[in-house]
Amino acid sequence: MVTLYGTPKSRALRVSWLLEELAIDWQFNFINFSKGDNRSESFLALNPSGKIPVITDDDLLMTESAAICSYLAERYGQGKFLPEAGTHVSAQHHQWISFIITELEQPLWTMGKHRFALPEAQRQEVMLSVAQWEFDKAAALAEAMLPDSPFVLGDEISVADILLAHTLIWATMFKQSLPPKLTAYRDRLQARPALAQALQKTEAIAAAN
Ligand SMILES: N[C@@H](CCC(=O)N[C@@H](CS)C(=O)NCC(=O)O)C(=O)O
Repeated sequence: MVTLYGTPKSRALRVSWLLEELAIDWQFNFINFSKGDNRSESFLALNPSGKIPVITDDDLLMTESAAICSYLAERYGQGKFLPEAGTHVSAQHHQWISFIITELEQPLWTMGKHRFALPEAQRQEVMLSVAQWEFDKAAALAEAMLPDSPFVLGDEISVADILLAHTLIWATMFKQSLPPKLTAYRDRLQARPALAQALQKTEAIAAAN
């Protein structure tokens, strides 16, 4: 059985959302940052960086949200959520995932790091305007790349959609304005029942801890 370690609204939401889309049984292990769970000996044994998400699946242990989502789709997707390996559509899918993680997410995370995540001594105000410029540039590119189809690869949802929609939801939480196609895409994906189910399950477990 898959166990996800994380908090409800972090990058772990990418994983919980996909797990709900896949409709498999899974467990949530809430990592309470305010209680220092991510620095506990037992959690550092799972991920020495102290970061979430982490999954275990029988004797498999994995970190890195995008890699975890790709693995889960391969293992449990029954042909959905990933295009066939080696096809041109799969090549586009790899391209989208790299773009989302390295171009679109990166400036958002820079904002987060320099607002709250880094130790105060390492935070640099000037990085916020650099990150803003980089995010706007990446969002404009995503707007131009986004097809008119319901999902990035056409009519079928894929892992890239979960990652892109989650990153856009994150951008909105960081008060970033998005161009019109990306806004409509975010709203459409955000309305999927699996996202609400993932939040409901993880928030209930977090509240009980
Ligand atoms: N590249 C990693 C990033 C993981 C990451 O930075 N997670 C954040 C929460 S969204 C975290 O655990 N931060 C705590 C820390 O940096 O100590 C992924 O995509 O999984």
